[in-house]
Amino acid sequence: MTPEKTIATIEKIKRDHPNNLMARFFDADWFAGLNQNDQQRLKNIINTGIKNPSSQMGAYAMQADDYEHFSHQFDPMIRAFHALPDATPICQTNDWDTARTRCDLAKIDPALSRISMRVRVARNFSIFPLPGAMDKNQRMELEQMMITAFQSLILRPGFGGRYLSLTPGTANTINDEEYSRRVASGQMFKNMSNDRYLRAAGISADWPHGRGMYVSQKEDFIIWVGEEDHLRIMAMHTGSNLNQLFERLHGGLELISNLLPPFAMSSRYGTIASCPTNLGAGMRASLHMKLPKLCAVGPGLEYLTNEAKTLGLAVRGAGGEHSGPGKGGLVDISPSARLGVTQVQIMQKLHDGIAALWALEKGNGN
Ligand code: DAR
Repeated sequence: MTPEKTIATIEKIKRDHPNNLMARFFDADWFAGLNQNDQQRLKNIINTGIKNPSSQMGAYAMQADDYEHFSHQFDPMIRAFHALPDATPICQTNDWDTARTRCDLAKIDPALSRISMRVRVARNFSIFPLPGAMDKNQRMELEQMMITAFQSLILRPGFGGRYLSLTPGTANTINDEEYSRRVASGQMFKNMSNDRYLRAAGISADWPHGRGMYVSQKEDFIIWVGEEDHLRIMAMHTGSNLNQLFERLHGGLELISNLLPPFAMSSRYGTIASCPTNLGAGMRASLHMKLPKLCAVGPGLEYLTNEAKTLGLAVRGAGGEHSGPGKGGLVDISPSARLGVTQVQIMQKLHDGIAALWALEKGNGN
């Protein structure tokens, strides 16, 4: 596609899909002034948003320095998604001292005592390209590096477990039945080659080689290898205590980090992730709860999504991104902003947002 055709295509997406942040903030004159190499580099980054005009973000970074190199394109998108006013410098600070505030959902309502909750962080290594630009050998090298690290993690009290590879023909390869069961339970990631956004970004290339998951014996600590980021490190449990969940993740993250090469980090953008939505803390803290009344208002999840947005929360169906509400109005709720907010603030925002949504659902939020 010539630069002129690229510009015309994106200008049309800008008109037809105002929520596509890549198109909304695409600067045609700036793009025309880039050298050929940079034009091609940027086209690889935004191909997902060109091929999928309905994208929310419409871009995935290919190299850790893409964000700085193309800040003219990325910064306005990042500000819009993470609700960072123009006057606020883009800057990430981290604070895991969650003990300062108690966030127990059961104190909001005993009916919220057994909630399925998960918190995960994205991490990528400086020594590899980001997943969209990796070749098959690099994907296999990444997996082998992680298998070596897991041999140490397995020996750590409370984090013992096993690695399940998706790479065909290895000693750890998971069988189809277990793969399907773990995908259905949300522990394992779905076949990425079915995701048109990831496919257009090259992130699902070479599927399923170099992919897999580490799972602890209690199945409350999991590390995905080779999904949308090099690693997705997560803790999950069913209960009401958000502090306990965050402390579990932080403990595991500290442990595994000491067994690995440095992660790609930026003073401005924090954790470097494939998707700009996952910069900063790189953290998605989510829980599943039933909101049948709020789901019943208006088409799909529109009403609930708009109410949640005012609370700084995002809504997904219980089946993950782009899915509808599950049985009994089961939905996935998580704070949207991940950059310019600390880990403690994300936990507090989830807790406070759930309290407000629950009040709306019970009708005493009027
Ligand atoms: N399809 C992408 C998703 C953005 C947020 N979700 C991620 N990164 N899994 C879009 O731009 O809509």
